[in-house]
Amino acid sequence: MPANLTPEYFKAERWFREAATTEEKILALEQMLSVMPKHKGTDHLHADLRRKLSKLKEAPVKKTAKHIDIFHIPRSGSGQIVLLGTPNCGKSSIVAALTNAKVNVADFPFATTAPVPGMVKFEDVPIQLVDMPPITADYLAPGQVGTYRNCDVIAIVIDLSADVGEQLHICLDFLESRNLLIDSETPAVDGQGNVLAKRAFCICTKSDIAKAGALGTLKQSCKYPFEFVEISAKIGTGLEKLSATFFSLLNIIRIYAKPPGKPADMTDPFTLPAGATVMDLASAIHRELAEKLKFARIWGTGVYPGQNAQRNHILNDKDIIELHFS
Ligand SMILES: Nc1nc2c(ncn2[C@@H]2O[C@H](COP(=O)(O)OP(=O)(O)OP(=O)(O)O)[C@@H](O)[C@H]2O)c(=O)[nH]1
Ligand SMILES: [Mg+2]
Repeated sequence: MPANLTPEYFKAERWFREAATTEEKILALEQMLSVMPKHKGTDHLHADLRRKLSKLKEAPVKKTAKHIDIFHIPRSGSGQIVLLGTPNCGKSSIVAALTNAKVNVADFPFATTAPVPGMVKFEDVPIQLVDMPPITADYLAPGQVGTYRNCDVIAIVIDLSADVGEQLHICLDFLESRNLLIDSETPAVDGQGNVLAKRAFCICTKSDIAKAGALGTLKQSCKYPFEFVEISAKIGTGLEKLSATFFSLLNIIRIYAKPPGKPADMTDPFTLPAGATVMDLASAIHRELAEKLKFARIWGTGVYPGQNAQRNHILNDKDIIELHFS
């Protein structure tokens, strides 16, 4: 019986072929198994894929001490945003405009060959922004997908002076075919606990030389409810809005800790995921101390100044908290 494999299956198969790490291979195989049609004609293939999957899962992790993965960018700051885009679209120029990182801006394609992290400050929150080598319809550096898999938010960079539809298509195809985009069917973490998809948005750059109507065309051709932030790295427009968008998409809150009887340190907040509680803050400060938390007082949104707060009280951005331990 013919297998009648679907385009989704072939996409996942390509993901598998191009995967540079065992983790990515496992994710791709699981995707192949989940999208393949199940009938008599696919029995052999199904068994074969299952065998490959269990072999990969059982394989001991090779300890190659000298191997350095240049695509692994250790996190720093309150969140990590990684840029994605086609050659010459202006990724490095964004990192150069917002951070002190030494990036390579050039008017020829493939000027960037490895990730370069930099630090952007939104008000008092440091956010890591990572420049990346470009992708094309048929090229992507081996291992590059790992940087996207490990970040918090993916920023798709679209050059408004070039073909916006083609750039968007290439970026979405890359993200969709590797289950990197959160949507109704692709969660942030799958049923087996694998980290999968990420939030994404669009940075629309080179607004100073944009083609007439390019932003409208881009918005119309995009099926995702992305935010679109229009900037020009060259003349510096839209950059404040861009850092504010980084902060809002990271979905974090900042909390100022106040030692009892002293003023709060308003320069260096703790950042926690939105929805965090008093207890989460105490654990972020020190796990052992958290067990000794007696009570907390809070100044901020929806409370009267200095109100006592329960351990499960949900915090808001810019709350000031005084923790009392036994
Ligand atoms: N007019 C204008 N030019 C820009 C802008 N941003 C970038 N450029 C120019 O576009 C060219 C490519 O910029 P890069 O930032 O190197 O592009 P990239 O996406 O990092 O390129 P790759 O590393 O090859 O992927 C350079 O000549 C930049 O000066 C902008 O906002 N306006
Ligand atoms: Mg570059």
